[in-house]
Amino acid sequence: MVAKKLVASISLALSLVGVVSGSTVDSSKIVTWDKYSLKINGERLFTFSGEFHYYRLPSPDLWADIFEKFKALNFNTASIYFYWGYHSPKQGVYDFEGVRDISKFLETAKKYGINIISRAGPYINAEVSEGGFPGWLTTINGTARTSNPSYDEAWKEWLTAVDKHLVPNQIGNGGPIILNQLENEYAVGLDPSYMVALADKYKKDGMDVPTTFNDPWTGGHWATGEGAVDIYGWDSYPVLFDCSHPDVWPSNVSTYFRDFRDSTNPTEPMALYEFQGGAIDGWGGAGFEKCRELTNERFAKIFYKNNYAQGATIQSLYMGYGGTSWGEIPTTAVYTSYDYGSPITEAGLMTPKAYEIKLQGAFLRDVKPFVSTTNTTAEVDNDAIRVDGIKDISSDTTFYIVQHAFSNTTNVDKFHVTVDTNDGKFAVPRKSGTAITLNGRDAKIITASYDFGSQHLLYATSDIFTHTQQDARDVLLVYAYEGEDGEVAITSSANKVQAYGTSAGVSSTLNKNVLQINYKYPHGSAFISATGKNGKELLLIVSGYDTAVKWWAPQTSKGETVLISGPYLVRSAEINGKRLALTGDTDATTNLEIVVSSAVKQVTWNGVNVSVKSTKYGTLTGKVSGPNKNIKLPDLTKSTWKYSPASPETTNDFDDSKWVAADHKTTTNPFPPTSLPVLYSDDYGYHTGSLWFRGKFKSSSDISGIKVNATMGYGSAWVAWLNGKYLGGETDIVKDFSIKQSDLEKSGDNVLSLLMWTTGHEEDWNVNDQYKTPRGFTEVSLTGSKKTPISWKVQGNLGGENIVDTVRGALNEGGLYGERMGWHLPGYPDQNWKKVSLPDTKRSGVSWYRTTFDLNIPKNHDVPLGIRFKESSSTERLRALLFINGWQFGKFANDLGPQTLFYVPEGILNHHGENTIAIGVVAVDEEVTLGEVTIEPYAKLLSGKPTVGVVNSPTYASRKSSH
Ligand code: IPT
Repeated sequence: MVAKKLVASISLALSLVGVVSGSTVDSSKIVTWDKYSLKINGERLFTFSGEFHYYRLPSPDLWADIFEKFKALNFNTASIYFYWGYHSPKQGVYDFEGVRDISKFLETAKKYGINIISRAGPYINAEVSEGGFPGWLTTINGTARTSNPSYDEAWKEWLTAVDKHLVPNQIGNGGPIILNQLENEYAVGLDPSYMVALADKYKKDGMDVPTTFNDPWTGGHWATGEGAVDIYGWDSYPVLFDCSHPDVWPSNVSTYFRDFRDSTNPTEPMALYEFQGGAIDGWGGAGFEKCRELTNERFAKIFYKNNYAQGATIQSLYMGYGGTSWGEIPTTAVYTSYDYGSPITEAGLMTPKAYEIKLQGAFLRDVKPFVSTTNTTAEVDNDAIRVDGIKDISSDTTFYIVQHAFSNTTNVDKFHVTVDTNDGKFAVPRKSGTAITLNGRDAKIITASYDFGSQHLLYATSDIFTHTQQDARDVLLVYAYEGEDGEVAITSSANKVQAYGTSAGVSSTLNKNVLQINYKYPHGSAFISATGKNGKELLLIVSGYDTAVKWWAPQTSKGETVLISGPYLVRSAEINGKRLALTGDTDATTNLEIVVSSAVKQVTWNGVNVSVKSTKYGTLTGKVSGPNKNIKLPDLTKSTWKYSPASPETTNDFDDSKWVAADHKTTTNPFPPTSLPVLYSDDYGYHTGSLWFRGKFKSSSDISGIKVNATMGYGSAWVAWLNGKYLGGETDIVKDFSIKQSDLEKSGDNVLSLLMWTTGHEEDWNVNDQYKTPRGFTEVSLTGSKKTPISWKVQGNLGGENIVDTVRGALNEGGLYGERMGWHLPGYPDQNWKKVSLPDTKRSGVSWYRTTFDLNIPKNHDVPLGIRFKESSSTERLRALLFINGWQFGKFANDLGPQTLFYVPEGILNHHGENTIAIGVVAVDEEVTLGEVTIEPYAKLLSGKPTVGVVNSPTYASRKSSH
């Protein structure tokens, strides 16, 4: 251990001075593979992974919380996109500090035993602005994701920077990284020399774990030939993304991959680098709770088990934890929340799908023969059922995966499956009048001929959660929906069966050394003590599904499995002599039942003693407390808010002399403007958030209107003023304003002020530079015979590419007056602002609101919080930005929705002190009202989560001194 640490720190030191030379131990010798699975140090691994983006959780201490939850759900791996634009405000400038500290992130993964599939792009897609490219890349002259020289120079710079953190964290250096993905879904506009250059660059920098590629479909891209990776795989989202109809699945969505793999990359494990874990939702969408319904726990049963049936042994769920696309992270079509309907919610909470994943994950972890199988014949006596047989290559163990032939049916079907056992081949269940049931959308894995501990299982007609050996006895836990028949047969010489716990109608028969146990799945758990092989006891636990989901199977650092029933979450278990120390979370007072070695006499829960009793059948029971549900939260509807108008840019005497002149006559942008000068913000170094353009022109008697053609993403809006007077606000691109001569200045300049509230840039899925789609205007012209010229100034975020707030980074702010002046920051002196309460009265232009509030969340509680906008008017359109302690945590569009509740992670929010909230509101219509704003808890849990420190959040004072 010490040696490993030393090795890791030496290589870290080397990497810091830029001498990166691969792993101390060549990672490609540690991570190997064959057609069945990945192997780590020669040991097969079912790679059970979830996607997690550090940049969607900018509270580094919470990374530990999520990784610990991954572990609790029995994920052993996380797939991570590294996001170029998150680290680089300007060409040549890279930042890996604070919330961007990916070394800390990777070390945290390692601490919780989570392997990493590294995906540093350069392109990532991921619903982030520009698909992960930095803002400055929009102005390169050349197509991205090709061998174009300017793009080549740019991405090499990124890999040089990020590889310094990735290389020392490879498995050969004692780190968690086991695989390295090249590019992302690169399946159109293919340029093999670009793929080869990527592989070469990674290698040169010292990345020596096997390379991977995620094909967007079974297209065979980069599986063979020039640019091929080591372990090819693909993505699949079988129920797609229509969250507004969560019950509707394609009629037969079963995707049968085995033949494709066998013909495309027959020597590599079947890898699903992105398999649907939830769904995208965008502006005006159905909301993520609906996406979670579309991809619910029954979806997880059917589709994940279907993957296993096809032989997949690398499966990464996109997303495992979605998080928050805070600030300017989201690409144009999506809003702030990136909950994704994933197993762990945006606020870090458990869901039915998380529990289902935990059940599957324990099976994949503990039933080893499942990781190395070939297909075998299988029979079922009902045509409505599909059965896939898979057999271990090195034992007799066979698995039968059953699902409905039509995945979307909600029929109840009963049937028998023929299993191959060492007692012969026969249909199970054997007890007459009983059957295996698929009750609507469901799938099961039936195991046959399986040696575990001292036992031999002939078959079990329902799913195995886990098994373990404690003292002299074996424990096996199986589950199915309540009321369904269960039959388990083991090798035994005695019919000694004793049932405890919830009654399950247990019966048993012994026939030629086969002990057959029958029961019905109870509402609860039945504990069945049976005499198994060689007279050794088997404790068979049979749980109805609703109880099964509350079983946890953590492993101690010495590799012992402990079974705990009851809690909302069990994070960890350690055994020290007589004492079992558990950590976890409860949502109410909870009865525990613990299955552990008889040596354990004492139990602690989050460090507090639990008084436990032993049961007749050798388990421990006890009770742990729930949270305090009367936690007081501040009532922001009673707060005094400070208000300031915030669009002085609309007035003619506003001083824009320090603004950048928008005077370019040419652009490298592939989408050229129709009028000049070029009014594309990116061309002037402004890549994020709101933009101002001020145009000046002389009056002329022929002017009768202004023609405006905007270029912006979905969800954006723009507002126009002429000489301080509101002309109109638009969410469409094209508008012709008519102008009366009386609107124009008699002498001096007319000023046309245009404010654009933007959403992020497009992605680049099609390799056609779509990400460069400009933000600004393709045309602004005066209608009239003389073609009066307009001279322009442009303004965006303070400093442009030379960002001022290096702590919060390039994606926190845009160019609203309040953002440029630091009104979003804690400590801004707003004493002289007007006092108001919300809902406010009608306001026009841009308005800013600020207040502070204290939080005092009691010790050991996890109370994730969000800020809710309550609309007081639905007809007037507004766009708002929400800042908490200076961090932008919400983009609110009242006419689009669907998001009104904005999660703000602890760390960004100080749960034990003062917080500053600031809201910038753009009136798209002439006058708008900001409604009530409230603080809401997502849950109240008594929690054993790691301590969360407050994230460094510089105040207004530090911003001033940085000028
Ligand atoms: C897949 C992308 O690889 C991933 O980055 C993300 O955008 C995901 O889609 C959708 O959330 S592309 C897949 C739909 C073929």
